[in-house]
Amino acid sequence: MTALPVLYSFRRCPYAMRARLALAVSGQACELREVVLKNKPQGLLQASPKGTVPVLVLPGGEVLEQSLDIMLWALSQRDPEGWLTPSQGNLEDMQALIAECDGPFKHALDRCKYPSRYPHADIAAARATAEAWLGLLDARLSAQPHLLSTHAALADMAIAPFVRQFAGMDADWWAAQPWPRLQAWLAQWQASDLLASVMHKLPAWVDGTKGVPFPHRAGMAD
Ligand SMILES: N[C@@H](CCC(=O)N[C@@H](CS)C(=O)NCC(=O)O)C(=O)O
Repeated sequence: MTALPVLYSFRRCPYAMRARLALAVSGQACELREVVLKNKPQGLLQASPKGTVPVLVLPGGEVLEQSLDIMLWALSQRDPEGWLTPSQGNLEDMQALIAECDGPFKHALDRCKYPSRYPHADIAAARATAEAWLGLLDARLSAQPHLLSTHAALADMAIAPFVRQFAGMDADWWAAQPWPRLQAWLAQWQASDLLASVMHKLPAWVDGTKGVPFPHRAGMAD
């Protein structure tokens, strides 16, 4: 049997979620090793000393330690739903929007989510930044049902896990915002079979043991 890529992942990490989404849609079989961030296994730290997830170790030994690189690698193997080819613009446009998410929006999200860790003045500014950007995403969705496309593509799948975190901070607040298209976009993504297929709860992986086959088999217990 050929060796499979090994994916170090953490179920609720938005970066790991986006990597699992791309690996799942591409049908790329992996060995998944669920990591507890407070107690990182040696296997992860040896493969990638910076110790963030996700990390994908390819059978030849190459290590991908950025979530977006894992998405692009998976989709370069197989892209059955056209995630790399949005109907408006191109891959570079999607990467530019993802950079806004991973940069200023994530910076603001952290301050809104963990206000006690930051100066009070930063929180109000962060909320304003985040809300302005979410409003821009809502405006984008007036042209087509996905961020750059008539079909869900890389940008949607990379960004939705972070919008989910922001919305999840206060569901009533989220529902009251004037962003009907963004709310519908998130709700549709949250209800998708693809997301459900990458959100199984798994036991923490232990060094020296075998991980779990991924993508998971249909019907596997959650
Ligand atoms: N730029 C990285 C960021 C990954 C990242 O920061 N992941 C978080 C979890 S959501 C992490 O592993 N943090 C390390 C820690 O908490 O010790 C990527 O895109 O993969």
